[in-house]
Amino acid sequence: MKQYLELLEETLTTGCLKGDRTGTGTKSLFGRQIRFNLQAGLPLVTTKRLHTRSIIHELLWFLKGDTNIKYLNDNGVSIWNEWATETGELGPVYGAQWRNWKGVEGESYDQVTALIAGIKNNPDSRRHIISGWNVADLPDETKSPQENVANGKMALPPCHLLYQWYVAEGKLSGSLYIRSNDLFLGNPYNTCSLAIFTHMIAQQCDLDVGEIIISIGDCHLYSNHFEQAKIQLQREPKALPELIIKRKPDSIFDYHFEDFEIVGYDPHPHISAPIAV
Ligand code: THF
Repeated sequence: MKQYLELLEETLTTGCLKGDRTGTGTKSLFGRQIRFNLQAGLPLVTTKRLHTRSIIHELLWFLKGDTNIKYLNDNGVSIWNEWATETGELGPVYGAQWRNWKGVEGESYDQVTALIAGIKNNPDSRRHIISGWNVADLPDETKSPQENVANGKMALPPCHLLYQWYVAEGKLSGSLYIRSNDLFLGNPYNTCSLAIFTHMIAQQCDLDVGEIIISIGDCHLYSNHFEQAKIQLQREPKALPELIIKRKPDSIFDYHFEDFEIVGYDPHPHISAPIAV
């Protein structure tokens, strides 16, 4: 995870002081990219412990097309609670756009089903894309997340908004554009999530895994994460763990939490940090 730590250090030492929507304040850089070879292991931060169960459940929740936090909370995951309504709704966020993008006539587009079919049938295609940026469903920035959900809009516009996969020499690589990335809390989740998703798609399409590439727009460290970032930078990274998927489910929608095993994850202790809402 050298690339991640270098980006953390660069942001901490050279980032511009910049205000933000949450009022917390950040150090920020614009336009950065990090990449990981999935053959070298699962790119999971080792300089602090990550809650991999939150990451796996969040990904399975996206794939279900679910946008209510009930499934997450039932599984002990609370990372989306801050933005939900009293009934747990987040509006048409990730899962809704991935599985049920609404066309002008009310028709539904399942981008995940189309993605798998596309990779299987036409691996060389340059259109293996999932987009979360549905302009018609974006929230009104002058309203609260809950008010936006009540109006049928997203609670928050997607941060990880454009995915693309690429097949060459029997290997599947994944790329993700993140418009706004919380380097301390969000980035390690997003990287690990893309890696696991790419492993699942590769398994379904009988491919090996290649690389993942994360491209970031506003790359920032919140002011109340500076001390935590410094602690992490003093730690020596450890060997990357390995992802084992214990069976091959019938489809991309049939994976269960228990199908995933992460072996050899021996990180430094967890470092807690407040989430900016
Ligand atoms: N808002 C902000 N400010 N940062 C984000 O990374 C972010 N997201 C999602 C939506 N809004 C965001 C939510 N994702 C944690 C991690 C990811 C989140 C939200 C919260 C978090 O607090 N992680 C703790 C452990 C909490 C747990 O797993 O129970 C950690 O220490 O990693 C970016 O997609």
